Amino acid sequence: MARLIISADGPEKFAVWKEAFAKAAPDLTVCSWYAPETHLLPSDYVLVWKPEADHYAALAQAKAILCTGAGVDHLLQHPHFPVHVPLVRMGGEQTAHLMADYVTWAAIGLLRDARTWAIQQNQHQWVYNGIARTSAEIRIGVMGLGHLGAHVATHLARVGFQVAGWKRSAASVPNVQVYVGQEALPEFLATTDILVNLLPSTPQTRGLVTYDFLKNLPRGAGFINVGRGEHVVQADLVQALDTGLLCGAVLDVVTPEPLPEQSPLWGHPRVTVTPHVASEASAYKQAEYVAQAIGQLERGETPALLCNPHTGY
Ligand code: OXD
Repeated sequence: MARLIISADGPEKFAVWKEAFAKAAPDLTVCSWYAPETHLLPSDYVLVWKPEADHYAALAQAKAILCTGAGVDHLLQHPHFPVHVPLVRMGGEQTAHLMADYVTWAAIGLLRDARTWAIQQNQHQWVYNGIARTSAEIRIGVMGLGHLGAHVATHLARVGFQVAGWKRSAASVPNVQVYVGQEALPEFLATTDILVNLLPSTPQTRGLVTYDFLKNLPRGAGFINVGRGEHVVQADLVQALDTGLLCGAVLDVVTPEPLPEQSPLWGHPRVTVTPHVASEASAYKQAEYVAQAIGQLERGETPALLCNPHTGY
C-alpha cells in the first residue's frame, strides 16, 4: 500500500489533510513530514507546497513529489530541487472550474468597471455609470493554453465572450482562436480587449509583461493576472494604468506575496487585488486528485500533469 508524507502548508495543516485523505483515499497511508517518527523511504510519495530549504535533500529520496500548486516554478528554481524525481502539478476538475469562475468574475468586473462601483460604495456615492457593453462584444485573449488555460478559454467562450488564446506550440481548443508562437503574438495582442495571463513561469516568460508589451493591446484594454507576479514588470503595469493604456487590472498574483503594505497597487483606483486565491481547491478535492495521481504512478501510468523539468510545466 502506498504511503504519502505531507509537508504542504506546515505541521499546522496536517490534521486537515489527514481528514481529507481519510475521506477521499482511505487506502492511502498518510504521515506528517514533521512527525519525529517519519523517515522517508524510497517508496514514499511526498505532498509539498513550498518546502523549507532543508527539505530538499530528503526529497531526492522520494518516489514522486506532488505539489499542491498548479505552478511548480518555485520548486524548479530551487538549486537543490531533485529534477530526477517525478513531479506532478495540481489539477482536477474543481481547480480548473475555480480558475474559470475567477477569470469570468474578473473579466465581467473589468467589462462593467466594477472597481469604480466598489470605490463609490466606499464613499457612499450614488453615481450612475452603467456601461452598455456586453461580453459578446469583448475579445478576451488567454496567454497560456495548458490544462488551466484551455479550460478557462472554453468556459469564457461558453459565457459568450469572443475568445482567443496564445500558445508556444500548436493546439486546438473548441470555440477558441489559437495563435501560435512568438510571431503571432503582436496580432494576438492587437485583437485582445481583455488579456488573461495564465502562462507558466519560465525564464522565457518572466518579465514578459512590460509597458512596451502592453502597448500592443488596443488602448483601454483590461488585464487579468492569474499566472505569476514575476511575469509582470510592476512599475510598467502601474504606468500603463496611470496613462490609460489599460482601463484596469485584476491581480491574483503579485511580486512579492503578500503584497507589501506600501505597494501602490493596494489603493490604485484601477486595480483589484486578491490574495492568490483564484483556484485553490478544497483539501478533499486536492486529496482525491493526489490519490488518483499516486494510483496512476503505482500502475506505471503517466499522470496528465507530470511536469517536464526542461519546459518547467
Ligand atoms: C499556483 C496555485 O500554483 O495557486 O499558484 O495553484
